[in-house]
Parts: sequence; structure tokens; C-alpha cells
Amino acid sequence: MSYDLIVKNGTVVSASDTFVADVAVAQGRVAAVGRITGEAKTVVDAKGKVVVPGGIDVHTHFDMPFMGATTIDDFTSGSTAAACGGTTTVVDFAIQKKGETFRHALDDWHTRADGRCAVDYGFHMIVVDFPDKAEKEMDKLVDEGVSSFKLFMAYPGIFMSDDSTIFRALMRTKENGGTICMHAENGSVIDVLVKKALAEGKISPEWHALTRPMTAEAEATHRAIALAEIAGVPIYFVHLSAGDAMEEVRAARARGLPVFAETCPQYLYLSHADYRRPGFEGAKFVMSPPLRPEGNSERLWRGLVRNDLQVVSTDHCSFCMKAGTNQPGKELGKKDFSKIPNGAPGVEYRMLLLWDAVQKGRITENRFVEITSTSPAKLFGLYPRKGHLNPGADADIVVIDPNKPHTFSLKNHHSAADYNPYEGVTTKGSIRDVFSRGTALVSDGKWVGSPRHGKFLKRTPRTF
Ligand code: DUC
Ligand code: ZN
Ligand code: ZN
Repeated sequence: MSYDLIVKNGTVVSASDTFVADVAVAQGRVAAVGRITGEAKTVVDAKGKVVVPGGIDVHTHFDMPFMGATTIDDFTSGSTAAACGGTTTVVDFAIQKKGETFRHALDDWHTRADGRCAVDYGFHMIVVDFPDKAEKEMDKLVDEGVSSFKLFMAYPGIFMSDDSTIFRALMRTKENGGTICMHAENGSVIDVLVKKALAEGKISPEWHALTRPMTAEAEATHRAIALAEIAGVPIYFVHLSAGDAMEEVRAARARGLPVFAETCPQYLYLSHADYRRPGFEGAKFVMSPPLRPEGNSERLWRGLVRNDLQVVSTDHCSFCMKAGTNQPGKELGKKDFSKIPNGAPGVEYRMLLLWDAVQKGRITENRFVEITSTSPAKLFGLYPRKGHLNPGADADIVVIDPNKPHTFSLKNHHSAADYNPYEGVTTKGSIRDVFSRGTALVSDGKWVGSPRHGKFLKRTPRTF
């Protein structure tokens, strides 16, 4: 038998097992796993290295216009950063504008990504306007492989949906098999707190967090779970940050409800203290939900171990600090924290930050694979094509060198952002090789791919 690629002698890790094996690839798919005797055009030695399925980040914002700026990472720089960090699939958010059809918004996002994305990609649709006539259009999107929809309980006047809209969207997913992804923060209450703080002259980045309390996230999470329960459908919480919100998810799951949630590395590794960095530096960490007080991350780690949280994604949403060639930066909010574009880069750091957690004994290597690849694939209609390395799956393969440390820095990252939130942090382990459908994107730690390699992924409707 002759293969295109064999990754030899690596320690292969799946969501359930760890074993030494070769992985053979033919025509972009995994052809065999085990002791392989055939030949291959390319043989990569992975002895002493860890071989995992490509990371799947189901929460990125590339080329996203928001709060008077557009994210500095477009599909090309964002997806190159993803690949260099061991992520071979992203699900990005197309955004419907007020009065616009889903069709129009989706076409727009296809244009942004088509021929410009290094890794395979899918889309969720951000729902801003949901008149009755949009219900059929929603069904059509599910048929076209855009099978998840994000609604916001925050950002009044921009993205926020009221309870009746949320409830109608949830009910429609009972018919069409879509999944509602929820940004759960009580936007109306936050708005009052923001106005009050500004009126009192509290303008620094730290006030972004002080006006978005954990309880505002927990309350919205509770309410959304109730709405989903009444509608009789599953619900998925994006970027869950607060331990109190997680308790709502945990309680619902304990009652047998199909409630799921992701958290992000920033809520596991950074904290409110980062808003107190000197000068305007805290703006680097202005995102919503905000970073939480110390101690909160311990609760999230426990939740990841106990499966209260099923996925770690990034909410990659990169704005520069300083104005760039054609984009304003976070400086927009120098005199008013509420004008700082919300978001931070993350897609390139997720896999190594979580691999470091394996090395430190916080999670097992199998749980690492589950939360970074297998579960996101299953929850978002990408399984069995992606999320594992059994024969038949896309040959999205990441080789981690567990003995070579990596230090995060602006100097070596591939995002176009002008800062790295993890500057100077060293992880135990580095990304050595990355293959997408059998094609090398990263070799020996260096980018060797094409920024046009990625293909649009038609995702299946929900199977849970
Ligand atoms: N949160 C962010 O920080 N940025 C984009 C949108 C969001 O929900
Ligand atoms: Zn959000
Ligand atoms: Zn987001």
C-alpha cells in the first residue's frame, strides 16, 4: 500500500485513549492508524512527540466590524495564526445587520473568507433582526450548513435581542435542527451601570469589568436556560466567564437538560488584576464578558474537569491598541472605557495554553483532545469528518513537541495584533507540525502553508 503521508511512531491521543502508533494518510483522509508497513511520499518521524486531531475553534471573529473599528485579523492573518497554533478548523461569525436578510449577511461573509482562509472554516449567523419572515430563511441556512445562530442578551441597540425574539428563535430550532448560541449578559442592567460610572468620571479600562458584574452573566444564563427549557430545545453558551454562570449550567445539566457551554483561555489564565496594569494597558483585556476576579478561574478549571463546560474556544477578536494603517485601535476609548473596542486575540494560543494544563496535571491529555477538538466537532455538526483521527476522518493532524517550550510574544505570533495578551508566558510544549487534510501548513514550527488552503464546511444540523 502506498500512502501520501505517514506520521510515524507518535503518541496518538484521542478523547478516550493514548497509544503509540503510525497515522497513514491518503487523499486527505486518515487511511489507517496502527503499525503501518506501507510506503509514503512523505514520512514524518513523531517519536517522543504527541499526535492529536487538529484543533477546532468554534468562536472566532475575523474581519469583524465592531464598535467603530474592524478586527485587525482578516481571514488570512487570523487563519494563519490559527494554523500556527495547532487549530485547523474555525467556525467564524457572520453578522446580520438590522434590516438585512441572513442571505445577504452570509454572502458577505463568504466573500470575506473565500480564497483567503488557510484552514477549513464554517459560519455561525449572528441574529440581529428576526421578523416572522426570517424564520423560513433560518431553516434555509441550516440546510446550507450554517446550523448555529448567535443571539445576544447584551449590547443594547447593537446586537441585543429581547426575550420574545430569543424565545422565537429557540422554538424555530426545534423545527430546523439549528443550535442557538447565547451571549449571556444582562445588557440593560450593564447599560445603567456604565452610564452611572461615566457620569461619576470613572473612565479607565478597569471600569469595563466593574460595570459588567458576574451576577449579570449568571442572571442572563439562568433566563436563557429557562427559555430553552420552555421551548424544549438545547442551548449552547458562548464564552462563559463567571463561576456563578457555570453553576446555572451545572444545575440545568444535573436536571437532565441539554445545556452546553464553552469557556475561553483568557478566563482560565488572566484575571481582573490585568485591568490594573499601568496606564492604558488594561485596554488590551477589554472584552465581553470581562476577565473575572482571581479565584474564578479555579472554578472554571473544576468545571472543565467535571464536564460542566464542554468546550474551550477563543472568541478571537483582535483589535490593535494603536490606530493602524486604516483602522482605529483601542485608543478610541482612552477617555471613555465604553468606547474601547471589545475583544482580544486568542486563536493562536489556545492549544498550547491547554496543553500546558495537561503538563501541569490540571486536565488529562484525553480531556485536552475532547475540549479542543472532539466535543466542538460533535456539538457543531463537524463530526465524524473532524474531531478525531480514526480512518475516514479528514487528516487534520497536529504534532506537539512536549519537550520544547514555547514563549508567547508579539515578536513571534502570526496575528496582526500589535500586542500579545500572554506576552512572556512560556508553555511546556510547542507546535511542531500541522497538517490540514494531509497538507502541511506548519513544519518544524514554521508556517509552510497556503493562505488559500481552507475550504468552507457545510455543517450538519444538530444530532443531540
Ligand atoms: N465579545 C467581545 O469581546 N468581542 C466581540 C463580541 C463579544 O461578544
Ligand atoms: Zn459574545
Ligand atoms: Zn465572540
